[in-house]
Amino acid sequence: MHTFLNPLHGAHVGRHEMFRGRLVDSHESPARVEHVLSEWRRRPLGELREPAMSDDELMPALRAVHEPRYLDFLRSAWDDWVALDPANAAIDALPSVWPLPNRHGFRQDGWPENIAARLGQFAFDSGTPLTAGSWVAARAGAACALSAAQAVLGGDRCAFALTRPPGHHAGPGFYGGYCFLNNAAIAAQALRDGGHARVAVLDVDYHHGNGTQTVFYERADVLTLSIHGDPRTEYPFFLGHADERGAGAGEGFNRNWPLPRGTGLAPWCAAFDEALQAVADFGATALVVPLGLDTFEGDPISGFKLRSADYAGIGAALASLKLPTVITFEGGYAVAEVGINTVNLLEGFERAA
Ligand code: OKP
Ligand code: ZN
Repeated sequence: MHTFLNPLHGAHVGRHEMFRGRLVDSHESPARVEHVLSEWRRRPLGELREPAMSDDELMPALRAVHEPRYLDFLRSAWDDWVALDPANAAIDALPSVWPLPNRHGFRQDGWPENIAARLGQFAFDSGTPLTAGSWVAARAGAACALSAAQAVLGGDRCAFALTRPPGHHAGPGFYGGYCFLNNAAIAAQALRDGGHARVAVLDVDYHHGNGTQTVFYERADVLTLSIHGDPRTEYPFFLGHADERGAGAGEGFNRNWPLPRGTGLAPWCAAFDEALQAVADFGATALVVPLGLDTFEGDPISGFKLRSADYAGIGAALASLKLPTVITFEGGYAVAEVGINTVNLLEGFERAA
């Protein structure tokens, strides 16, 4: 299994995020990927590649998942933020005002020009710092996910996109949860466009993959599955319930397994086994796994109780599906252990493959 490392991930460094009314240090740091990389170097599993990609090749894949006006916003948001006030160059861009849908006075045709308002037009939280390097880093990360999908289309059994910022909270026209471009969705769409008839996305991050769910919600060709903390108490709160099953042509092609805080390996695996069965029943020809390691018992912002050794078994179970597989790196904030947990899973997959 080759690893597609984002060489520009360090361009995105969030300084602070809003949490319950306070600005706090961001949990999503470059050290996360550096720890995975150093553990991977101790236990390498194939080649380490640092893909570079032209806009000509990359942009169509981004446009297949994200709205043009959202991509335009992302590319220029930092410059617009600094143009608003030169002093903004020293501060991360965070929204502080949002449109509410379905309220008198909210106009779909009356979008504001002020960047402070446009941040709220596209972001669903105030916990996702947009920085000088966010676009550059997210763009290069999407290129890693696309390269991983291309490797799998070329015959590789599995490919790992090692990148940050993560992606699974980013939707067609929205960002949040530290995510700007949905790397897993971009890989899934690339697999579809490369000839796979049915692609399954099995999200094992602690947080519901609300972005990925939204991208594919009305489609029957991409099955989206997510196992996560119950949105009644856990971020991202407004999506991820068990009764969200897809809509229109996509009815029946989305499934969620919300689990309570404190969930340990056995009940987590019961949900995981159902999800694996759903992938098999769907007749998937390829698999994408948004891999969050924030299900770990030591994670500072999450509530499940998985242990480091458990990840090898999860990797082996994923491999048992016998599908061409793209794995994208998502959450995991216990920085000292995130490398061990990640490589445990990859090694478990590789040994069982
Ligand atoms: C992104 B991913 C922490 C509050 C929670 C959002 C968490 C985003 C998780 N101060 N902030 O799914 O791991
Ligand atoms: Zn997460």
